[in-house]
Amino acid sequence: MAIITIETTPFEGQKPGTSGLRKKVPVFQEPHYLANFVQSIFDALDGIEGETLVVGGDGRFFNEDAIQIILKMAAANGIARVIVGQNGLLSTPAASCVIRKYGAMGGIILSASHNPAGKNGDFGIKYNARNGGPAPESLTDRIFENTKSIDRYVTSDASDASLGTIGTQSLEDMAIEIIDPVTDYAELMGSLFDFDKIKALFASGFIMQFDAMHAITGPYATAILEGTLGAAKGTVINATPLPDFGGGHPDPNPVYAKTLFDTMFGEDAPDFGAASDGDGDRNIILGRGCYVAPSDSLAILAANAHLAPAYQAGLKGVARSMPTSGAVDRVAEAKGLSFFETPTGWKFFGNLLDDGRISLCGEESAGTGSDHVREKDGLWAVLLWLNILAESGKSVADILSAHWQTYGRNFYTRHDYEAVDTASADAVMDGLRSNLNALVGQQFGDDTVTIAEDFSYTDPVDGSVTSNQGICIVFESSARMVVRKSGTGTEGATLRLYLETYEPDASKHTVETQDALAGLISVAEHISGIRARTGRDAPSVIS
Ligand code: G16
Repeated sequence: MAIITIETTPFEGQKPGTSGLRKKVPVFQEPHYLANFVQSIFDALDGIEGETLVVGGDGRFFNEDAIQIILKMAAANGIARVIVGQNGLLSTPAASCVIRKYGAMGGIILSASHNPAGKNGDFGIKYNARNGGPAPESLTDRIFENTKSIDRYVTSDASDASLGTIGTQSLEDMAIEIIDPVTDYAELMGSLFDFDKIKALFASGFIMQFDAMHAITGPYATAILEGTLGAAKGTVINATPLPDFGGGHPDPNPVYAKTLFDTMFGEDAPDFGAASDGDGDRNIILGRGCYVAPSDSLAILAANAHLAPAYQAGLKGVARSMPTSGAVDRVAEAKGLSFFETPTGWKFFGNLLDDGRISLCGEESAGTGSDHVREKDGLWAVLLWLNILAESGKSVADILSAHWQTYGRNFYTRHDYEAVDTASADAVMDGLRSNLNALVGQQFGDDTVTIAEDFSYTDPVDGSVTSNQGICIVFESSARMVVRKSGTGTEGATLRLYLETYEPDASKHTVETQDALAGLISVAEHISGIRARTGRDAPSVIS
């Protein structure tokens, strides 16, 4: 066994996006491609010698190959110990939990989240810091700079580690500890929620269906829901993680989680339905015959979190990403909680959580989380919902309509135009940007634009400024449209159009969402010119 230095040259485009570097599998399989990025991470960190690193992924195609490359490079770079989930598996929130619990310097998480997997699917890699959260922009910028000038990396010629065997092995001078991927996470969940109450709920005949979409949450959900909490066998469907997610698209939304939606809106529907995504950090919530939009779910969790032991004393504050609906703002106002609006990307919540300014946060993209880890956490959200249902004795539909009655309803939808030509997407964004000043004061139908801006965020903890985070246009009625380019796609560009209106009148709360927003949708199309510029006549996904 020897440490060897390999000469290399930079690859273009290794810039981390909203959540790490995501590309097609064949790109990651090119010789040196992954190694260049991993060395660029190590070179961007100070004093890694003697430190502990956590490594794991969502089990998608290329996961184990990538882990073998990373382990050899970690040993060659002087890391003392690497903790790896058995068979290379760790959900994103579990990785965050393990980093924090074992005091690791950080972790490398292998996932492209909800993006499809397989031989020609997507792969991704991201670095999480000592707090267990996604690397801040300052670090991802340093990593990207390194990728542009890299000329060598170091590795070991040792043979592959055995990822299937729990216990400790060594590679050069480095210890590799293979751990059960579920144990630490399950223990943390048990410390946050009233498991006895939830057990009693299941024992009373409460029926749930959880769709793991053949992705990483299967083993976690099976162990906790069916194992510890006594939900009926078969509660978790599509529970075995597969390298290609069974050919599916583990993005829990009405389009890709259609089977679950059909079940929950069908005859004899279960009491509660939920699904998670590729790496286990997203969630959707359904009740019998009803769907809770992620922005509403965030608001409902903020309003009811005190029903779970971990949040009994009340929340420190709440935050949401800019495109997320303002439903949670109303809860914050009513309860006198601090409130923050951040750019899209979980990394922006990190400082607020570390500094104790917030204890709950979330995004329209089906992500909710709290200060228990530094990632959004799909199963955590499902368990918090279960705790609220168990404690309140109400159904999901009752909780949803009572919430709207108290706070009013923020009708909300997101229209995605996926894989559009990048130049056309840029033309949409540039067109909007150049027109911002002119829009203010313009009337559309019976509404008038009051604010038109390109969202910019100043982090209240470290003062860093992040600009150009999406075009936000607000109307007099408080209706709002937001347009931004996704930072997680791997094909062309994805444009996201977010639309929101507010309805205080309870007699109008049951109107169908797309109908309630129809007027705004056509105004937004007119202002943005998305369809004309991209040649698309409809969004690819409406959620
Ligand atoms: C990531 C980020 C989220 C973000 C989402 C969508 O989630 O962690 O903060 O909301 O992408 O981002 P975009 O709109 O740029 O595609 P995940 O679950 O993909 O890691």
